[in-house]
Amino acid sequence: MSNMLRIIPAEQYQAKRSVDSGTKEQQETVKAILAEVKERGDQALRSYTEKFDRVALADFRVSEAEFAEAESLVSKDVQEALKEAAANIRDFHERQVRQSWFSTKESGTILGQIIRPLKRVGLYVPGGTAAYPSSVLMNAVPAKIAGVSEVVITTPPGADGKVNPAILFAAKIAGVTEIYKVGGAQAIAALTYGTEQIKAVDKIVGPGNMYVALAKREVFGLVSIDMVAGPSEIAVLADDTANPRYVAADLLSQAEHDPMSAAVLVTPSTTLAQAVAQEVERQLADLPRKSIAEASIRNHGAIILVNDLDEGFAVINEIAPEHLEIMTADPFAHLGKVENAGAIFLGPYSSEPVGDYFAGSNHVIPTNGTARFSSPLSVDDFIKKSSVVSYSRRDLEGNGHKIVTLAEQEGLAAHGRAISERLRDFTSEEQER
Ligand code: HSO
Ligand code: ZN
Repeated sequence: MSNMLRIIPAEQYQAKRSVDSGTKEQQETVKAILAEVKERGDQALRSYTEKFDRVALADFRVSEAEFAEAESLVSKDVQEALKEAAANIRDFHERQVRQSWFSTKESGTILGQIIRPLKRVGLYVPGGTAAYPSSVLMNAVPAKIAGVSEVVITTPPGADGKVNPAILFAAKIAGVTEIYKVGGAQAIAALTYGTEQIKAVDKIVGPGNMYVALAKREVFGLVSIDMVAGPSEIAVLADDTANPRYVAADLLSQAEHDPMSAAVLVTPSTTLAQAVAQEVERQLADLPRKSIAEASIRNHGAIILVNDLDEGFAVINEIAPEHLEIMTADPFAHLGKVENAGAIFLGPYSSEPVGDYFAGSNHVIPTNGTARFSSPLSVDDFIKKSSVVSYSRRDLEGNGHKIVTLAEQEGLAAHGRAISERLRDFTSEEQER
């Protein structure tokens, strides 16, 4: 039988890693949009919004009346679930808050590190079917906890000039009330350069289409950006104690995000492999986003057969998945073997969507193997540090000559002199005594 979800031995699996830099044409378009908005401000935003979103707007900012209307359009169930999710996200992220510190030495020197929030952050929220209120919470809540005083959102308006009401509701419970109806590369330009109506920010976060991703990369350096996230992925490591229905359902949960999403099962059990392959096909049949999920499963899905769980973890660490589920007899026993994974879900009830929506952990997680060197979005992404040095006379007297030595070695005489000017005073004072 040939499976839609291929079953292959570990040796045959090659994780595909690629960064999509768009076409030449897309890159040119983005550069032109950035230049136009920088030059012509709101006027340029208006004409791009007419062209791409098919709506003519005089004011971009969402009004209080629009917030009120949005609230009436979101069902009570959704409102309650979003509020509870926000509370869980707050709880999880409050633990990430770092303290400034000072250390005092006996010599009188004080060294320290001050933690400060970024002042103004822009959150891009995509339009259409990828407008996820859950992502608004995942980005805005940690920013607020970090102490960012101005969190603003830009999002493309619909052809009726309105913003998805659930997005507005999520923004409100996260404490974000400054929202602009601008999308695409023009929104990234506005956040970077500022326009008459939109003040420039210090950092831009949030997912977007290719134009948004290219624009973010282009303005990096003028502002900070978060990671440029690729399509969602999931890897499941399971033994024959796992329920194939659960494994298949969880693979499909990420496959439905994008035709480029990867969903992979790693297992030593051929019985489980066969059962999951069949379950995936059965469950796919009536999925509303079947065509997306099927493309993902066919082109980027795999069941990788390994000899034992240890080999399984080696494969997982190679993949460095965004999400890893461990469904084995004793999942906690293996936790220490995971070196590379953005978020780890243990046991049969920690289905990945629990993390996407509700547990409180962040769902903005490194994709495409970048969990090798980066981390889920956190409070750390919204702070900066300043080092503090208060050097004592005693330490400068004792160590000054070493600093002069290092400066001279680098051929930087003025550096050396900044120190020796002071050392000279110390010696002459000594002689006066
Ligand atoms: N799994 C996605 C996040 C998401 N899922 C939003 C549902 N809504 C990226 O980790
Ligand atoms: Zn998801």
